[in-house]
Order: sequence, then C-alpha cells, then structure tokens
Amino acid sequence: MASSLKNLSDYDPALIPDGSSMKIGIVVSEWNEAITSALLEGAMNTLQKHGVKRENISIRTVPGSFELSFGARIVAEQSTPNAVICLGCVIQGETPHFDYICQGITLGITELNLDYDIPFIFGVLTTLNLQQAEDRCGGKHGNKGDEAAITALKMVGLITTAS
Ligand code: DLZ
Repeated sequence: MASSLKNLSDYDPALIPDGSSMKIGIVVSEWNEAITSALLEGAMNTLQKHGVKRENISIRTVPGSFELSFGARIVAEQSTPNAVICLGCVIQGETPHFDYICQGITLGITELNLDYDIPFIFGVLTTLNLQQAEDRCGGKHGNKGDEAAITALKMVGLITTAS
C-alpha cells in the first residue's frame, strides 16, 4: 500500500505496547548517511517515547544496506534484544544494481525472521530518487524510522501477549 494512503507515523500512542522492559537492537547503514541518520533519530526518539531505556538500545552500523542482514544477525546474537530494527536507504541508479541489493536485503531480513525467535524489522527505504527518500525520513510522508520503531514495539508486544 502506498505510504501516502497509510502513514504509520500517525498512530494512536495508547495502542502501542510499553517498551520499558524491552531491549531493542538497531543496525543502520552508512550508505546515504544523511537519510539513514534521520531514520535512526526517528527510531530512537519513538522507542524512548514509548519507554525503552537508552541503555537498552544497542546500535551498530554497517557499510551499506546489503550488509544489514549480517549486521542484524550479529546484533541478535551479541546483544540478545527482543527485536532488531534494520535501517537503510537504497536509491535507484542507472543499473539493475538497485534491484539486486533490494532483493538481497528483503530475502536476508525475511530469513532472519524465520530463523530466529525475535522479529527483524524492515526499515529500509527503496526509492526512485533522493527526494522520495527525504520525504520519508522526516518529510511529507513522515519518518519511516518512527514507523519501524512502532512496528518493533508492536511485534514484541505480539510475542508477550500471545496465548
Ligand atoms: C553499491 C551500492 C549502491 C550502488 N547503492 C547503494 C544504495 O543506494 N544504498 C545502500 O544502502 N547501499 C548501496 N550500495 C552499497 C551496498 O549496499 C553494499 O554495501 C555493497 O554492494 C558492498 O556489499
């Protein structure tokens, strides 16, 4: 669904699980750093707004979005978090490289979700140009870092409330 139709940045805070007992890992790509640092800031602010303690958030960086899956696995194994948020930004260029990177990240994060007992959140922008990325890291389409944080809280809540 297009993000202009469903914008998770507008959410009801009362419906978000309390994060005060949660440990969250974040892995963030250095490629397109101006965008990914804004995603990281959004995710951090939102996690802390919902009770996650700063000392319970571990952040690791990787060179590019293709490395997010490996980085997320390392965070999962070394920091024992309740969820791992993957943040990156892939902007389409003139070659099919974009498609290969996006496919690799998607498959990698999907496999992590199936292989581990914690959720791995896909907070990766895949855009046609820089403007679309800027619109989604604090611009007119909200901040997908905030949305990734909300998704992490909801997924951890799903585990702890599942019967
Ligand atoms: C090589 C590359 C290119 C062309 N574009 C991006 C991009 O838009 N966003 C991103 O996060 N990473 C990009 N990379 C780097 C790859 O993700 C990866 O780091 C390298 O291919 C090395 O494995």
